[in-house]
Amino acid sequence: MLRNDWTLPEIKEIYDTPLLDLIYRAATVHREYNATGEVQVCTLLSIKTGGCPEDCAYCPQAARYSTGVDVQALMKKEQVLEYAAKAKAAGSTRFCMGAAWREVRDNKDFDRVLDMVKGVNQMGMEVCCTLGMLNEDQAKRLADAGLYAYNHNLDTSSEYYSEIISTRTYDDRLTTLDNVRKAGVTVCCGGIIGLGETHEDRIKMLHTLSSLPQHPESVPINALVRVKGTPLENNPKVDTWDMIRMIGTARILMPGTMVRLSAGRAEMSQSDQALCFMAGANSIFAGEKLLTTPNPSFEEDNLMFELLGLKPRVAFKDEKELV
Ligand code: SAM
Ligand code: DTB
Ligand code: SF4
Repeated sequence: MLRNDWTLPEIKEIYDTPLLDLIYRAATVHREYNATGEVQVCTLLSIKTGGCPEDCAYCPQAARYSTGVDVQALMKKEQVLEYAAKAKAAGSTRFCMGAAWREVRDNKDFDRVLDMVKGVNQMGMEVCCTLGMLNEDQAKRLADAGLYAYNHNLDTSSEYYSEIISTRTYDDRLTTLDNVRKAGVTVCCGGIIGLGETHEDRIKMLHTLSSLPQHPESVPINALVRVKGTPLENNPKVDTWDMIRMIGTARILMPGTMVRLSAGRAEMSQSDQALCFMAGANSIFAGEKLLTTPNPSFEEDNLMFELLGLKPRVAFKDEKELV
């Protein structure tokens, strides 16, 4: 049974379980709820890069940090559809378009994004966008264009949030998530570890995620990619065991959710990643770039899938099962 009433002490107890017991428990829950040989393969494309007015301390795309990311205006629809076709041919079933915006504005650029959503949806892929804050009407328009999922991360605990971002609040994030839900679009919402947060902050973030009225359909767990020029460039590298612990805890709290092993794979070995899949991760971003930073190539991932006996999950799977 899915629970939305996990308490902080309960979550702490799960999070603090000795690692191998945690992996075993998470793997058991995973087997009860999901086809464990399947991993969803998503491809990301940055459709508008850099020059962002926000001050997220981790982000290479914030205009105020000198990170060497070239600012690029919104891509043309045709170009985006070409990338989507390539991603589909390489085995991706979800295509996620990211824009370095603080929020969506009702202008020509948004109309173009709506056209991109229509185009990718017609190709038979799950379409996801991450465009910053949305109001109710904008969420509705995206839904009408065929948007399947909206990514909007909480990143960390509400307590630690203001240490990382000062240009918006945690409540702003929650309002957008609510607007997405109301529009009937599935929610993709997770966080980043390695920002300097405590274990308590991680537990609190997992508490917020698992206490939402409905669990997000997907929860990306990102390891901080330390980008030169950002305030967090000298943070210590995230320990893979911490990724495994986060993934395992998320899996136990939200058994039916897709838990995505997101940023950070470029620095992980195949065995590190295998442990993450064992602990319940069942989604990845594929393709040699995330938004602006490196990620393993399709070829490397194909080899890993072969080695581990994993299969890519088909698009719109749960909907198909209902037919
Ligand atoms: N601007 C929109 C927003 O912030 O919602 C969408 C794009 S933003 C780049 C999407 C997410 O990428 C952020 O919420 C954050 O979780 C993640 N992200 C950005 N930079 C990262 C980094 N250096 N390491 C790990 N994750 C990162
Ligand atoms: C998410 O949780 N991780 C992705 C996606 N959602 C948009 C982004 C990771 C970005 C890593 C830094 C970069 O490549 O710019
Ligand atoms: Fe802008 Fe999103 Fe990066 Fe924050 S995470 S600086 S909002 S692109």
